[in-house]
Amino acid sequence: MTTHPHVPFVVSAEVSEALSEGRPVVALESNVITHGLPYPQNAETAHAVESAVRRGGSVPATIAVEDGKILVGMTDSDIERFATGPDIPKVSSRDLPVALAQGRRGALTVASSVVAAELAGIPFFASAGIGGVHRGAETSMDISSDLVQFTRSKVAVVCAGAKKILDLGLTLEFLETHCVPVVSYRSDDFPAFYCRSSGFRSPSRVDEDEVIARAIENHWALGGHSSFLITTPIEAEDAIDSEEVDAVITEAIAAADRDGVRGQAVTKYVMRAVDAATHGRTSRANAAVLINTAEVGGRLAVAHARLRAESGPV
Ligand code: PSU
Ligand code: MN
Repeated sequence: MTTHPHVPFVVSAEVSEALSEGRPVVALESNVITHGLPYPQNAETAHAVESAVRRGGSVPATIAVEDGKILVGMTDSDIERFATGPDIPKVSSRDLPVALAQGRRGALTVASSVVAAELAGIPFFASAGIGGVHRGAETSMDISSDLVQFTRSKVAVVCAGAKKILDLGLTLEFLETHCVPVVSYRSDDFPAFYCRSSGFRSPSRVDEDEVIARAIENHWALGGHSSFLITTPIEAEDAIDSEEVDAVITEAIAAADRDGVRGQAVTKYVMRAVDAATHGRTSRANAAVLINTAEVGGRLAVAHARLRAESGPV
């Protein structure tokens, strides 16, 4: 496997074997391990997410940085170390060069994970809720690097839409402006992380795995240099009703503002506050949606790898 000559990678044997044989691999972020859930649920969820990718038929590759290298395919002991390690910083795209140069340990967001996935030759990535345009962005200018990175990295991103705490209408506008395809798999609406619908219809719906695989390849064949978003909603039995969390989210965002929380800390602060107010209900739904998205990602990556085996990569 060829990776960038100046970026040191440690790719697990399983992942590198799968890639060299053209078998499907799904990249996964590590920020949810360190900034999403408390220990030990974070480690248990990371393993459950990896198993879900395998059930879908693909090989999981969870990504992090440590000792100046990008780990692609974290081992069980890597996951344990990150799940228990105190204060592991959140490393997004722009933090990655510095974290690598300083040899620091870091948990990758969606944005930095797709950077690493593309360099490692992994065309698929799955995460429950992407970052997006924050509510009030017209004054805070808080737009997740995840969105900007999607305009630059050729990776298929399977997700349950964007985080419910965001402005999902503006998030969809941003993706449209920047020509990032958004397809909802077997559903009509753009989902909202642990809620089944954002209230916005998706720009397109596709029900067949093969058509999604073909559309991804078409996007890149047409000269698109961006990611390709595929959404799949949380299962109905795990989902949270919008009405149940809307007021709680509004209050959590107001509390973040009152407490002077800014920048990279906002997402984690608001999500924790919502979880506390719902007595852990949202973090349970968060784990469920991560697992479901990973399984769907695992299945779609199979169709994509099959298509590439037949027609070669674009
Ligand atoms: N899940 C969480 N907390 C998080 C994230 C996910 O429970 O902080 C992350 C994801 O890694 C996503 C990032 O890429 O938040 C977006 O953060 P921001 O809005 O600061 O760009
Ligand atoms: Mn931000």
